[in-house]
Formats: sequence, structure tokens, C-alpha cells
Amino acid sequence: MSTPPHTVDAFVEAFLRELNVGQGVSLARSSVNDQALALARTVRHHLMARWLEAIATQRRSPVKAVGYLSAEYLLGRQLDNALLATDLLDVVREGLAACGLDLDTLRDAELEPGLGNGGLGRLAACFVDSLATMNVPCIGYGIRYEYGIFRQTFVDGRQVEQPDTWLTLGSPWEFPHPESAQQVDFAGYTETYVDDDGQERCRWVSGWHVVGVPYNYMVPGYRNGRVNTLRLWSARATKEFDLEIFNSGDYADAVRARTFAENITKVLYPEDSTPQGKELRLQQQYFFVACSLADYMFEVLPRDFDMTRLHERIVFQLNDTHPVIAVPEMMRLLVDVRKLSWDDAWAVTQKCFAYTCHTLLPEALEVWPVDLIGRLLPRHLEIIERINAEFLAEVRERFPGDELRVRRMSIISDYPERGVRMAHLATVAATKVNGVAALHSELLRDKVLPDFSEMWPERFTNVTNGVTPRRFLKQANPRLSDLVTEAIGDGWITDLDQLQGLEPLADDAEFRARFRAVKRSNKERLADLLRRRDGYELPVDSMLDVMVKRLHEYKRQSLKLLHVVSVYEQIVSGRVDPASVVPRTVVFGAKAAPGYRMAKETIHAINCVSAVVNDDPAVKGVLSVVFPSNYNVTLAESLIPAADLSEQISLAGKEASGTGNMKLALNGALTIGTDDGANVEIRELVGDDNFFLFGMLEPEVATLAEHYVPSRCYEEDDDLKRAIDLLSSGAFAGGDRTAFEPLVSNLLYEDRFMALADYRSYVDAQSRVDAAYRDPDAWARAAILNVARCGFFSSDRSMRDYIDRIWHTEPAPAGE
Ligand code: 26W
Repeated sequence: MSTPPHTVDAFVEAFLRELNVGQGVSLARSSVNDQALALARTVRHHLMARWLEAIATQRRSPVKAVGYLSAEYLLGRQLDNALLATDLLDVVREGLAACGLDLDTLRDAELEPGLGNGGLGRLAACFVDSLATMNVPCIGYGIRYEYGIFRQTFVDGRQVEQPDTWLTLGSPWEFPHPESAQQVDFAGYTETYVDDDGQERCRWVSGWHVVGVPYNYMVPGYRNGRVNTLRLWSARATKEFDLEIFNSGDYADAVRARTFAENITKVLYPEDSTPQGKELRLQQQYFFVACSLADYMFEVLPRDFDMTRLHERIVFQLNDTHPVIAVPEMMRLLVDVRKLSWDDAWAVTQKCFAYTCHTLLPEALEVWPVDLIGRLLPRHLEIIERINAEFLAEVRERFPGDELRVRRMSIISDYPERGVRMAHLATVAATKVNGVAALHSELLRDKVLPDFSEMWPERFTNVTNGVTPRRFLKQANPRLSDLVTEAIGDGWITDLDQLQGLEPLADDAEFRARFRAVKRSNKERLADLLRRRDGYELPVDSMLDVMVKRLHEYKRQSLKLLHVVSVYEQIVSGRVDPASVVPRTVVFGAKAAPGYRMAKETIHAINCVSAVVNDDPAVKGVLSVVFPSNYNVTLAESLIPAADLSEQISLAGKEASGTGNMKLALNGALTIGTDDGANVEIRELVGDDNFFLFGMLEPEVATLAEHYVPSRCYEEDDDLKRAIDLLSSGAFAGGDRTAFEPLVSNLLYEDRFMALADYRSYVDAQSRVDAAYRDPDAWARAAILNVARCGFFSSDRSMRDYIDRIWHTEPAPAGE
């Protein structure tokens, strides 16, 4: 198959053919959706030949590949990314115009695949982008949720969730492969038997099963001719279900059974820190992992492959604990199916996995009830118990007589109920365990898994997260990209350290002026969008102060809200002259897990404050608060390039890394932030003068936690007291004094994440922000230095780190 020609005429011809033959409509009668689907199919043709070549090359001369196992991929829209990778943007724009169509309209018709909650899912998407661009063979394995992250709407300021029906208008970027389906067993019991060689073996007699159908997505590298594969699994009922329909009298029952099977991949769980211990979630995890391992081990590898050498051909990266059931599954496949000895199987398994932890919150660490695992995956429970027994014997040998340590380290906990600690299982099985930023990896070692790091210090390492410069600079911010490219060439797109070349330009007045013009026009573009989308009037002359991320108490959106209320209070009480205030527009974007009460109360409070502030002539032109609903990757791509100030204000020691912080800095926003996660590294790189640091350090947090009384902060700080009193006064709730009671009493009497303790330091830092923003030229200089010094945060660099220190894989030019 040859690559289609890159000319406008050839594009128009191919596009019209897709419209006519693929969609079955004429141009004149086609809908925007028809046009968008035909466009997607036309563009994907340009990637097909490369894709098939990459697959063929890997089969012909295989090199070690990465199997990225992730329950989430927050991909964002596909069209722009494909146009960028193929360099077809101009041809397509022109070709569509020749047909009387507008690319931007068709672009907006694409519903993004929101198959993830936030940071972890988006990181997986950045990583597969980087691996393709770096020519590293990788298969991303995951779940094709029929409904991705819910669509957020606001009704009376409260979050209301709607199902994300991203597949209903057709999904031109996926390729189903029912012929490569895998069977996945559940439940039943195990029994021993003696095989033909007289060996005692174990057999799992399952209770029911489903099949997994793979849907392939192309992961194009940036203009390098490589296309990797993302393989997402969808659950179906098996043929037996169909037979039952004929055989059993109860047709409806049989159909219900189908629905039961297909439920497994129906919906993404929207909790992103407190696992609910739901059976269906464990089913999802096992389902995709079982499909993926069988796919790689028995389909991708030759049938007769010597499994004792499996680690020479694959390394599976465990994206948090969600896929960790892969460990006992690999043991089962090797021992029960491939008849390896337990010891041989464990030796390979231990070489095939590495584990990334993405959290520090104890409640986010998954623990599955032993009863549940035993019921759903009886053979896996036996395997886990044996792994644990052998592991604990090793612990006892290393630390004789230390039974407390044995209890702490056990994979199976006894209290509050018997449970399998998935992080322990992952750590025992993995070659390497990594955190996602320097501080996080340190805390992971010293506070989350200290016994393990004492036993195996060399196993622990750090890989600081990164973001793809293709999507988050080149594609999202074309104006800044052009300015940068004009100044230093376009090598930065695949070698982000080259941004350092911008440093001297920070001192060039003309460059600063052009940089400011870019920001300004990005704000105008955002203003257009928010006007159409949410009916907001965005004041483009004000400082754009952006806090976008999942809603979580530890991220402290409530602290940002207290700052807003303080500024408002100072003006309306007459204590501050509005003419002396630096005009600001505060932007929030955040979804709350549907069952997370305090997060939802915070959303309601932000919306109520926003409504009153935006309507009050006393602060007109000085302060406004916008909270567009349904923050997602697509909105991020418009918001981030327009931002002046990046809010990264989590309580120190709680945010593992953050990646929004990197995207914003890379797009020339200055950060106001705590000493947490990757903020630490951002500040080190951009320099103290170009970063607004505030708040307690992690050790101070740990000390204060022992005797923290939040109401004392309230009593002792007049501004804070006034802000909280104003919130409680009913002023933002039509006189209802109880409207924010849960939120306010949580802050005053619990405040688990110490927002009140950091309030003074935060508002003082905001005053420094105001002072700095008063000098637009100096601000631009600092912003340019942020861009110039953030090359480190490319996900290409993260991938280099994984390759060199964890995976030991090699790039392999595709299609030779
Ligand atoms: C419901 C169980 C559960 C628990 C944790 C679901 C999802 C999680 C994730 C680990 C939450 C998550 O997205 N963590 C974020 O990962 C990012 C990428 O490493 C980091 O930048 C963020 O700091 C971290 O919060």
C-alpha cells in the first residue's frame, strides 16, 4: 500500500469518495457529521500504510516492546492530532474550502474520547504519543468504555452528570477486530488433577465467561512514519449466550445475560481517588488485563514462543494499581496453561512488570476484599496467596523475629477485613517501582512503602511526568508555536530542550511585545469560545487566573475561592479602592466525582460566588469568575494557551506530580504554587523570580497535622474571618445562610487539607502576583523564561527515562 499523495486535488477526490461511498450521501445533502466522518476516514488513509508497515516490521524483526497497561486513556480529539502528524493541515483546509466547507466546523463536530478521569489517563495518552514519536514499539492496552467520563452540566449552580455518548455519531478512528477476540473467564472453582506426565496441576473450572473484542486505534508519531497501536477491549457475550436464546424457553433471560456481559465495559468509573471496591470495577480490571496478556503472549508472539524468554520481548508497565491483577494472571498463563514450573514462571513474571504509583493519598490505594477476589477469580486468589507466602518467608529471613514488619508488608491484610493490597502485590512483582515527580518518589519510598524500600532500595526510582509538546504546544497554541519556530526553528517539537534557545529573547523588547500579542490573541480566541459555549463575556484585558483540574479537597479549590471572596469583600466593604486592584478573571474548570459530597458543595459555592461577583457593578472590570462546565481535553486546549497565572495550590505532600502545571508553564503562564509534586521541579528550573511560591513545606505539614485547629486561623486573621463570614452570610445565596454550611464547617472544624493554615501565605503571594502583573513587560519576560526553561517537562524526556532506567528497550525505525 502506498501513501496517498499530499495534494489538494487528491485530497478533494478522496474526501468526496469517502462522503459518497463511505457515508452514502452527496456533498449537497450531507450533514456536518457526515462531512466530519468522511474527513476523518480520508485522513486516516494517510496513516494506514505506515501503520501496517510498523506491524509487519515488528513481526519480521521483533525488538523488545512496551506493553502499557492502563485502565484509562484520556485521548482528546483525534483529527487535529492526525493532521499534525501527517502534515496535512494546509492541504485539508484548502481542500475543504474548495468544497465550500470549513475545517473548524468539522473539527468541532468531533466528540473527544474521554476514556479517563484526569491526570493518570491523560498521562497515558501523552506517553503513547511520545513513544510513537521516538520510534519505540509500544502497544497501549486499555478499555473501550461505551460511556467515558460523564458530561458535566450545571443546574442552579450544582453539578448534574449526563452520560457521555461519544460513540453514537460513529467512531471513525477505531478498527474493530472481532476475529482477534479473547475469551475471559470468571468465577467457578479450582481443582487439582494429574497430567499426562504424572505432574499434579491445577485447573480453573470457570462459572461464566465473556469475550473481549479489540478495537485498534492508530497512534501516529510526529512526521516520522511510525504508527503504533492502542488496543482497547470491548466486552461481548459469547456464542453460547446466543445458543441459549434458541435452547432455553426464556428468551428475555437469555438477552439479559448478554446485557450482563456487555455491562463490563459499559462505563468508566468516575471516582479518581477513592476506590469503591465495586465488583464491576474488578471485573473491568481483570477483563482488560486478561485480554491484553493473552493477546500479546499468544497472538503477537509466535505460538511456540519460549516463555522463559518472555522478558526479552515485552515489558508491561502497570499504570497505577488498576491493572495489577495482571501479575497473578501471567503466573496462571505460564503455570496452568503453558505448564512452566512455579519457580520458572515467577522468575519471568518478575522481569516482565514495572509499576508506577500516581498517588499519596492512603485512601486511593486499592485493596480488594479477599472474599470478592475468591468469588470472582478463585485461581488468582490461590496464586496471590502463594506469592505472598513465599514473599513473607523472604521477609522473615531478612528480618528475623520482626512479625510486626511481616504484617505491615503482607500482600494480604487482615484489618478491617481481609483484603489484597494491590500496591504491595505490584511492588513485590515489579523490577522497578516509580513515583511521578521527585518529591513524590521520595515520599513514596519513605512514607508509603518504607518497608519495601528498605528491603529493596534499588527497586525504587523516580520518573518525573511530562506532557506531549505536539498536542499541548504545537497544536493547542499555534500562534506561540509559530513565534517560537520563527525564533529558534522547529526542532523543539521533538526535542523540547531546544526551547532554551528562547532565553536571550526574554530580554528582547520586540520579542516580548510579540509574545504579549500572542497571549492577547489567545485570550480573544478563548473569549469567542466561552461566549458561544457558555454565554460568558471574558474581559480580555484582565489577568487570566486559571485553576483547572479535578475537584478534590487536597487540590484546594476552596482556598482559591476564599481568595476570590476576600478580594470581593475588600472592595465591597470599601476597604480597598477598586481602582487600585489589578483586573483579574478567575477561571475554574473541574469535575467532581458524582458521589463526592464536599467536592460538589465546592462546585456549587464557586458557581454561586461567580453569579454574584459577575453581576455586581462594584467590581465590574476588576474581578470576574468564570466556571465553564465540562472541563475536558478539548477545552483545556483553548484555555491553557490563554492563561497568565497557573494555580497549583495543593497541600504540600498530596499532589503526586500534576501535569496541568507543566502544560500551563510551557504555554507561558506563571505559577502560583506550593512546594508540591512537580511544582518543585518547575520552580527549580524556571527560577524563584519567575514563580510565586507560598505555603507550608511538606515536613511542616506533617508537624502541624499533630495539633491543627483550623478555627484558630479564622479567629486570628481578620481578612480570612471576613471572607468566611461573607460566605456564611447568605450574600452569595439569595440570603440563605445555610447554603454553604457543609463547606464552611468542614473548613472551620476539620480542614483535612489545611486550606486555612495556608490562607495568609497564599493571599500574600497573590499580592506579589498583582504587583508583578502591573509591569506587563517584566511579566512577559518571566513568562518567556518559563517557556524557555520547561523543555524538561516533555513526555519525550519521561519516556527516555523509562527506556533507560526501567524498560531497557530500543527505538526501532519502522518500515525499513
Ligand atoms: C478509584 C481508584 C483510583 C485511584 C487513583 C482511580 C484513579 C486514581 C489515579 C491515580 C488518580 C490520578 O489521576 N492521579 C494523578 O496522576 C497524575 C499522573 O501521574 C499526577 O500528575 C497527579 O498528581 C495525580 O493526582
